[in-house]
Amino acid sequence: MENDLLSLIKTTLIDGDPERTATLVQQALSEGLAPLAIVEQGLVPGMTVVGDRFASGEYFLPQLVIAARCMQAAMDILQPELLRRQEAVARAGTVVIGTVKGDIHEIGKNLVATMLSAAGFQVFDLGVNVPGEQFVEKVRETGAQILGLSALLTTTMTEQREVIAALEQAGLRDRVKVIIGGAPVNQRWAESIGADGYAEDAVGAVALARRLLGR
Ligand code: B12
Repeated sequence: MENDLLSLIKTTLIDGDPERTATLVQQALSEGLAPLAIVEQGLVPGMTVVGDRFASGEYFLPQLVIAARCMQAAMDILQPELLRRQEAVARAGTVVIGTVKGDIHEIGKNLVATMLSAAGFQVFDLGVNVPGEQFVEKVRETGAQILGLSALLTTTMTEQREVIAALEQAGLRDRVKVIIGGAPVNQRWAESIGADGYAEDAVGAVALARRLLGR
């Protein structure tokens, strides 16, 4: 039964029906499904299908836009739930996060920010299309121990390297751990640009942040 609901949610992203996504997500919550399971087993698989169809030329930009709206409608409902389950822990640390310059993909970055908040991190989310200098400034201002850089395009992932260079220039590189993520990046890329870590998803990002801070 539960799985039926999750696959219905997945289908609403593929069909592009934000209202139905919202209704079904609400229903899933009231049936006791965990918010994170709804994201990982319903919404993200739907988004993956949409992305694949876009890549193969079966879908065009409008379908991508409307799938993003489905995701947004779902996250409006799920985010407060994810935060409410916040583990009652002492401040885990401070994180600055954003999507790099030239890139406006925010869904995954928002999810990572939400999960880090839920795990007790204080999170400063700079949004999308964030210039390197702005990351540097915020790290300086907040004294953050972690900087998270999201990039979803092969053309913008190189910006992650630029931000690390900007941190070095500003003399801040040793004070902050840089973690990266986004569909086109991987562990090898992280190592090649001198990042401190890579995580595949939001749960992994929390584990990574904790590990880097020795928690
Ligand atoms: C939704 C979407 C959009 C939406 C974004 C809406 C929004 N408000 O965010 C819109 C329609 C705006 C869009 C636009 C474009 N898109 Co687009 N988009 C997607 C799509 C379908 C899904 C992305 C998504 O939200 N996934 C769901 C989330 C939950 O997953 P995620 O982002 O990967 O994040 C997870 C992990 O990566 C990780 N993570 C993410 N960030 C971080 C950060 C840190 C620090 C860590 C540790 C982890 C981490 O954790 C997250 C949670 O689990 C992808 C396809 C795909 N499979 O990725 C294409 C995709 C990324 N887009 C693509 C393209 C080409 C574009 C456009 C250029 C299209 C165009 N012709 O205009 C524009 C670019 C605009 C720009 N300058 O940024 C291509 C990129 C190809 C490439 N090789 O670069 C993709 C891969 C589609 C495809 N298969 O061709 N897109």
